[in-house]
Amino acid sequence: MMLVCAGSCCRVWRGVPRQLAHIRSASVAEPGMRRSDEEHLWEAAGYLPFSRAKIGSFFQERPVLKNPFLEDALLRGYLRRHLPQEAAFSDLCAFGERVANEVDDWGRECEVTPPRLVHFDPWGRRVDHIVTSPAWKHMKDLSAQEGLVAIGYERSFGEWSRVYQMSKLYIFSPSSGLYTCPLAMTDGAAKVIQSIGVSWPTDEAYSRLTTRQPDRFWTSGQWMTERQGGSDVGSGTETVAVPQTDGSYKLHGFKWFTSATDADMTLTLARIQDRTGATTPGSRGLSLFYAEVSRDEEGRLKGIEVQRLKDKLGTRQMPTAELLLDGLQAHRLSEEGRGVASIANMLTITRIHNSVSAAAAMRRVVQLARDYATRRSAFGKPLKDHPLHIQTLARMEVETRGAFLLVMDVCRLLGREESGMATQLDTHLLRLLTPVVKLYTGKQAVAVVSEGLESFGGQGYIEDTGLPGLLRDAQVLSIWEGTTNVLSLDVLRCVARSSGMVLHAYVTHAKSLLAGASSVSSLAPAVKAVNSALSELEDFVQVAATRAPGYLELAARDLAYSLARIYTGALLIDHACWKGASPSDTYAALRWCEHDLCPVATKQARGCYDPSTPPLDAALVYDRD
Ligand code: MFK
Repeated sequence: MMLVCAGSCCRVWRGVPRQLAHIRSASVAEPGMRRSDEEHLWEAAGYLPFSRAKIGSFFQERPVLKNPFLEDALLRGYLRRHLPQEAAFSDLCAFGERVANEVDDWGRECEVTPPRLVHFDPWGRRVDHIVTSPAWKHMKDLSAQEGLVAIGYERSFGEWSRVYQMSKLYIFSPSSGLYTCPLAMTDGAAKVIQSIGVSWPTDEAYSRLTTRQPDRFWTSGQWMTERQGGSDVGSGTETVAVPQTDGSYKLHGFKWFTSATDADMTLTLARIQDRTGATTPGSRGLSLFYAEVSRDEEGRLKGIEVQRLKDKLGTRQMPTAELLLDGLQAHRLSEEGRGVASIANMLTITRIHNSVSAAAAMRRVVQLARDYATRRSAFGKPLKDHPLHIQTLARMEVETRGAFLLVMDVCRLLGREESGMATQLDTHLLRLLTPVVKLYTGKQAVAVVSEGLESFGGQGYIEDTGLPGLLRDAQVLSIWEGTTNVLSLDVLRCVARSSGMVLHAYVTHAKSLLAGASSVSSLAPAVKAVNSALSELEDFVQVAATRAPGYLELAARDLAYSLARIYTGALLIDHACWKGASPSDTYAALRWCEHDLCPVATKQARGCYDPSTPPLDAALVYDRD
């Protein structure tokens, strides 16, 4: 038996009609028992809001996704400043409308209808079909129509074409059902082919990767990862390429993580076998190959077996497979032994796409959280009227703004390089900032999206709100395309290989970004913070140059973070000085610069990179008592 109300304090009982008051302590019929006349009376009078047929009258309004272009003051401000063309604005506005009203639902459908692998046809033939949802196919057509790869190659907006393309992807990404992954690799493959020279056998592929016609559009894979070689591609790649008499190769190997495996073609790495079957070990033994994914007349994949699809934490919308390459026909694109250097262009592009998706994930969760704060009330007022809640959202906003400006600046540099306008300083900056932006935004996306979920309370943890998927998908951003540590070491490598020129370019440009703020008193604390962080950075570099190589390796991650934070501070200040800037742009710059902008100097001062720390770290990690 279930009591209607046990406590005299229950509000439901106040003002109860006298003829019904005796039911106050009576019991309610259990399922299957007849309800009493009194109970029906109670229900009719509205005093049984939680009976079997009712679950209460309050339903929380859900957060609403509005046009992500119109909702993003910084994106619009940035474009007004750098790319004020009406054509770009109207296209982005229309696309934003489409994303909110149509594409976002497809993205959800991709999530709830993940790809599956069908190994055999009904008659037992091995077919290895990766079956994807209709929504995933819509994404492919949409990507072609909207020019999500093509814009970068049409270059209608000259040096700003990449900024325009990435602005579109930024709007699209959180609603794309992870279709941004195949687009990143497609863009990267087009870039590699273009840089090597568009001619047979890749001319047809290039035109298909960069077309706007859905029926011609191809996507590309990037098959780099093997069981031994995750990050360590150079020594871990086992796939061999056997030369054929017609000049092509047959590839034999096992690719352990191949993303968006329903691609039409791929770029991949393999070791060329000589006549004795021997190969050259290490990175210098790797060459770059182009292969098309095709089927024979019976529907079987030619030269490929799909071993299985991966069961992943997130990115479940997208097929990721283990592939056995069993005589896949391929064409060598690079010189022999220049595979890693040749695929580096692809890594640059995919790492920039990764950063766009990271900033976009942050922006999306902020947009939803701030909308929700107007719809949800607690403790007597809407969330937006609780200062602590708004402070939390403001901190997320500052992180998001910083990430956006850092990402767009790297896109700007890429656009300059591709349109032949890059100075030596731009080229150095692009090389240094590509790993920096990828590693920093990848990490921040997880932190901001996680905080964002919390702002929905328990609902942020509920699967069919669509919110948990944002967090799961954010987690991959710091892993694929180079983990945080691998990219931190890439920063060190590019500093060493350029004999410090990339750092010189960095400091020069960061200082020039501050120039416009010298007479803006409201920004003075921020300018001071960035200037002193730059001095600390220079001091750190001077000291580190005198130490053993292990010192810099221990400092690599903190150095990369410092580079990200200082440069982003300078970008925020620069943007706040623009004549069209808003008071919020200034406020965001001030808040950002309250961070420790140069953690590598702070930790250096505490002796964190001294030779004594690795054994202590190891003792701590393996402490068993
Ligand atoms: C939404 C976004 C979606 C993103 C799509 C993701 C889907 C795809 C998923 C994947 O495929 S994940 C697989 C990604 N794998 C990695 O990112 C591998 C991570 N490991 C590294 O990046 C290593 O640092 C690396 C494999 C590059 C190290 O290899 P090596 O052979 O030890 O490199 P080394 O000796 O430093 O450099 C060899 C050459 O490449 C040098 O050129 P040179 O011989 O001319 O001097 C380098 O300058 C060049 N190089 C290396 N890294 C470069 C680079 N050039 C430009 N940029 C770089 N980052």
